Amino acid sequence: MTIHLKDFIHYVTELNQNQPEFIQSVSNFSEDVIPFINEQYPNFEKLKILERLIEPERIIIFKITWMDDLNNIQINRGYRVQMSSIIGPYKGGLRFSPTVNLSVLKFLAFEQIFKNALTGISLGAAKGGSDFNPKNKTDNEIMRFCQSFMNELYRHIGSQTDIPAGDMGVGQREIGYLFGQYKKLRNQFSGVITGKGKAWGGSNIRPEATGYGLLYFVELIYKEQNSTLKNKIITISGAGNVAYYAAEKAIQLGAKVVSLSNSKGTLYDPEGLDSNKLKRIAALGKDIDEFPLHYSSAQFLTKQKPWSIPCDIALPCATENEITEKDALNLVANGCKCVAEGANMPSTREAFKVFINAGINYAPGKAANAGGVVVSGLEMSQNATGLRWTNDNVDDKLKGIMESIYKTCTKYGTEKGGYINYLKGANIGGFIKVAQAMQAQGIV
Ligand code: NDP
Ligand code: 8G0
Repeated sequence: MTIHLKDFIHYVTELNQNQPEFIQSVSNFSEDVIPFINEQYPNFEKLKILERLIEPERIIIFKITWMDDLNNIQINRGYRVQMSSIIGPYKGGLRFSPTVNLSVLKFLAFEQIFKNALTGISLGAAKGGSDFNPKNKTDNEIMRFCQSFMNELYRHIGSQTDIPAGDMGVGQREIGYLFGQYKKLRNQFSGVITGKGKAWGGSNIRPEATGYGLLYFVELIYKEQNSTLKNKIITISGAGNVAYYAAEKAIQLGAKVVSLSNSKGTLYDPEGLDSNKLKRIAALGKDIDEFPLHYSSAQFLTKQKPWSIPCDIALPCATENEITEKDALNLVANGCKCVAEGANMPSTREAFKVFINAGINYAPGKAANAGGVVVSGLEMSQNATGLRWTNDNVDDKLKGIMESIYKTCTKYGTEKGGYINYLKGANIGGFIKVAQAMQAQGIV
């Protein structure tokens, strides 16, 4: 029996009304995976592998009440989508942002299944967070919110059950408050959260991991063509954790990074950033718009995205759907030859079709940004054994795993004419591992 793509997308759409991001990620995935199943694993239709895969194992939604500094009662909604424990304990980040809703978290948790499978580490998939807006909150408000959030979440997580981490709006400060409260409630110091501080169980290279891993992946794309990143012009969006360390590694590899961005606009420096400029940006924090006051070569393009700036390589590292079809057409017209995603699903469906149809290199987030969860997995191993690995040791392991993800993508994604469809490779490579494990574990 064959599965029909249209029927399956209709089924998903009916079942998940008002969840556009989730439907978007499942549809993009199905387009590659259904023809593969029909050709190589027709028995998956009867086993309802896809129907089972898209249904989260468990979703927890809870109330968070906390007091702000003016003694006003505040109410937010907390979530944990425990998507899949087929190949390991639930694993994935927590996002604090007003844009958080069930559709966004389900799409992120769905992408996480295949990303985590590609790493080769035993990790299931989850995502969580809250609609809490961390902007303009005091340190005490952030602490009280994190404690209230953990007062409910703690009963659903554990080092062998579900291991959260940070994501947008959740950095090391928030991880500290979350971990502290978990430890108080459970009276247990364990590897229940990753991204911890280095003095209290965190791994070396975890802050750098996603951005560095992204550049290791891009380096491999160029190596395939006997080229390097030397003097390549790179535009980056975002100015957070992923963007910052992507810029740092790109500069180390000899590329010229000409932009970063945030929700206010784009910082454009045609002369390229260097390590001193990056330090200044780190010191400015959220106020990257003030950077041109310190360096006259730069300008801040208010309310603009970086995608009209000519570049060789574009690295979207901010948020989902930040590259539209129009942006993609602009990038290709201006000579961009490679788009690699630090963020999760930053390219709309129309946008990545433009890249693939133009025959340029397109590396999807589930492969290219896996470095973060890879080093989280390495942090779990270190916590379990009580060992601490050196910077070089973790960085070498990260490089090795990014290379093996790259190889999986080429194995399943190389097309007849030689074009490497990294998206197809990542979708099929991640899927097959999880699907076979589902088959082995029976109807549970
Ligand atoms: P951060 O919170 O550290 O940074 C997010 C950055 O993106 C900020 O500069 C923010 O600007 C900017 N941004 C957010 N929304 C928009 C928008 N609509 N338009 C323009 N800029 C925007 O998050 P991370 O760097 O950790 O995460 C970035 C992306 O990478 C997310 O998609 C995340 O899921 C993904 N990711 C993260 C990993 C990690 O290890 N951290 C691992 C794998 C993927 P502002 O401050 O103005 O809001
Ligand atoms: O460490 C993690 O589990 C983690 C944190 C933030 C984002 C991601 C991701 O892969 O999107 C993973």
